[in-house]
Amino acid sequence: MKKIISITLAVFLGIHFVHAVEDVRYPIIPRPVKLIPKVGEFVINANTKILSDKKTIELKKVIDFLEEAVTVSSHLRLLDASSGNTGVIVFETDAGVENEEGYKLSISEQRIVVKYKTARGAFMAVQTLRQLFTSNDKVIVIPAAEIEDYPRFVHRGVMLDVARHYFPVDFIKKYIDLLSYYKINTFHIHLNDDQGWRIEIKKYPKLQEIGAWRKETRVGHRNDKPEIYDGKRYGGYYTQEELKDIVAYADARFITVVPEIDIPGHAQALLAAYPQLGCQDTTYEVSTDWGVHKEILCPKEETFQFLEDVFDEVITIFPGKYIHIGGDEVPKDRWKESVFCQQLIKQLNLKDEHELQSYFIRRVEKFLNSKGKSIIGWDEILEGGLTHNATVMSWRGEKGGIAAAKLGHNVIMSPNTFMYLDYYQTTEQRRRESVANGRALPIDKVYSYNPVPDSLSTEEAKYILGPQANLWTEYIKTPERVELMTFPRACAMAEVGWTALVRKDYNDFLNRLNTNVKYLEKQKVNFAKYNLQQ
Ligand code: TNX
Repeated sequence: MKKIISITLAVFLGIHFVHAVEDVRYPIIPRPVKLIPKVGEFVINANTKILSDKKTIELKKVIDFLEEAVTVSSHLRLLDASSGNTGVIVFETDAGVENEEGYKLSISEQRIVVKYKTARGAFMAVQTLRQLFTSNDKVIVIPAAEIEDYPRFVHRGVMLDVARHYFPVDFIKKYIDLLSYYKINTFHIHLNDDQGWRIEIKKYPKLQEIGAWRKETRVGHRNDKPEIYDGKRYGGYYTQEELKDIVAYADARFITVVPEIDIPGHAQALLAAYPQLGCQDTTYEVSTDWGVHKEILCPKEETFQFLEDVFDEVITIFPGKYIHIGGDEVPKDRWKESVFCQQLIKQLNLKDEHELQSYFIRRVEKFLNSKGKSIIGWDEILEGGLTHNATVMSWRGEKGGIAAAKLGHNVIMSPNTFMYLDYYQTTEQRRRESVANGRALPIDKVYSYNPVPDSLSTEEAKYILGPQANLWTEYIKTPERVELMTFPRACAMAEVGWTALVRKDYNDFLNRLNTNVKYLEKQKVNFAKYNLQQ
């Protein structure tokens, strides 16, 4: 009996010990699939060399990134080598690694070996290594371990709304850098809305000359009566060169940038520039208020021609497979009032305005498909029927995502109930602060999310590409506030998207986070301290 108790105790303490070791020595977020702690450490010093079996451009990106990270942390320069057994960081392809983003990492006192299938996986290994760095001016110390790792989902995204408020290019780069630190692989940039158009389109310069500027901005709490406006002209846009620079910066971090041009709703800024694309014979101004707006695009041939020209320019900037075409919150008032729309509905033999919306989306989708692109749309694109290759981004809870997966559509899960970073972080913050959206969405709730709903069969679940957290910026004006609302909740989202369910454990996550945020401190990130040890 005594023996059984002591064995049980030893096993318990053993597990506990391994856990504690993992938290402090290996504060990796998202948590790897398998990590075996080892005694000892690898030390990067002035003699450390890099060795790689392939000299592809993609792998060179990974090695450049590692070299830069080492120099930034310690002023050291890694040397290139063609052979060597000790004091080396070795990159080698390995048939045993199956996942494109997977890797195996063997860290011993003599060497580090990174095994990978594609350069993406090698990059993920480098991000893991960086999270293990303890450095000073002369050396970087990395604790020994055997790690095997790959993501649960192919899509792990964050969306930033740059339409309601504009954020400078340098900040967008810092943001992308932070996302990639947590192995997030998609940056979705919401480029237009009722309150602003933010992407330079050369063929239609009024978009940036008129659509990018609003005369003032609604401030204060959304329930304030009377409404308060700040009386200050506000705006800005990204030139195509700047956006290409952002895409290249993201690409060096294996992040795909998904541009969103939100149509046919959320179009008031577009209409302010080109009022002829609306259904009414009127003019518009770029909106100064938040909420859902009635001013939407009219499904005229002229509108489709305009959009094709716009997307022709968009796709020269963003080389990724996906273009997000929005599709959310499209009030049908203007289409109901329009003689043209009613005739079109009859002529096309459509049932109603919902089917007209789906006609609108399909036309744009067909065009983009002809250019080799696939579309993503908010879950409203399901209303009125979908073509087969659209990906649905489920935001009004999970309903849309579940319906889409059952219909055989790819789905990205970003339900507002778990993934909306514009919501308050605690009920206390909600009480104390006057301006944020929605209810409280604390980090433990973000962490608890499972992107695969129980109601899906194993077959249907295959359509779930992964989770995404969204940051809408009606009430977020500054980079500091973007950081506060994003971190560390995006770290929780990253673990939701990467870590196998059996390896998820909230307390363990929090313990790792407490050490991991030292990096955020070093980067001067204004992350939220709720739930962290002070
Ligand atoms: C809904 S999510 C919207 C946005 C708002 C957000 C505020 C979605 C597709 N549309 O336009 O900014 O709520 O939480």
